[in-house]
Amino acid sequence: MLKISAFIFDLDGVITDTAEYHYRSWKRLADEEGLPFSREDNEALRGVSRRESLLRLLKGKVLPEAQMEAFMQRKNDYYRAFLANITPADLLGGVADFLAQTRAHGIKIGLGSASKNARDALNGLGIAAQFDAIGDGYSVSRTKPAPDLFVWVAGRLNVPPSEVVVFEDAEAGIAAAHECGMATVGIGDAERVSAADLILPNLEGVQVAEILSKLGAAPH
Ligand code: B16
Ligand code: MG
Repeated sequence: MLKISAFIFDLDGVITDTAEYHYRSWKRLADEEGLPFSREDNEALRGVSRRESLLRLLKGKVLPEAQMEAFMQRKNDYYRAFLANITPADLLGGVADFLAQTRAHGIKIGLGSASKNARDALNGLGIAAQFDAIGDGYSVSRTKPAPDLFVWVAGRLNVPPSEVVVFEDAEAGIAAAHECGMATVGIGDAERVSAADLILPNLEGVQVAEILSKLGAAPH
C-alpha cells in the first residue's frame, strides 16, 4: 500500500489567489506599453515563472535583455504593492483547517512555488511557520514542468518522492510531480488539472483521511 509522509503545496491557486494580483500587475505593464493582454491570456501564465510569463505576454516579440529585465522589475514592483496588503483573510477557503489536519496526522508540510515572492506571501498570510520546507523561485533553476523544485523540497523534508502528494492548480505542476513519481491532487479547473490522480475544486471541507483513502494510501 502507498505510504505518504509529506504534502507539498503550490502557492498561487492552491493556498491563495495571487493570480488576480499577477494579472493586474501584468495588465498595468501591458497597458503602459501598448501590448494586448487579456484575462484569458493571463490563464496561460498560471504557475509559469516571471520570465516565461513575460515571453508569453510578448507573443513572440523580441526585446533586448535590459528591457526584459526592466519590464520584469516593473511588473514585480506592481505585484509587491499588492502583496504588501495580503493578510490571513486572503487564504483560500479550507486551507487553514487542512494544514492543521495535515500537521495533526503527522504528515510533513512543504511549499513548492515558482514565485520569488513566496516567502513574503506566506508571511502575509500568517502561515510561514507551518511549513517544514519552503521551495520558491530561488530554489532551483529549471522550472515546472521540470520536477526539480518538488524533488528539492522533498529532499529538504527528508522524504522520498514516492511518499509525497503534491497539491497543484497548474498543468505544468501536475506534470512536474508525476515526472518524479509523486501523487497529485489537482485543485480548481478540472480541465486544467485533468492529469491529476484526484481532482478537487478547492480545499474547503476536505479531510486529509479522505485524500489518503482516495489515493489508495495507508491511513496516518
Ligand atoms: P514571481 P505558483 C506562480 O506561483 C504564479 O502562478 C505565476 O503567475 C507567477 O508568474 C510565478 O509564480 C512567479 O512569480 O514573479 O512572484 O516570482 O503557482 O508557482 O505558486
Ligand atoms: Mg499555482
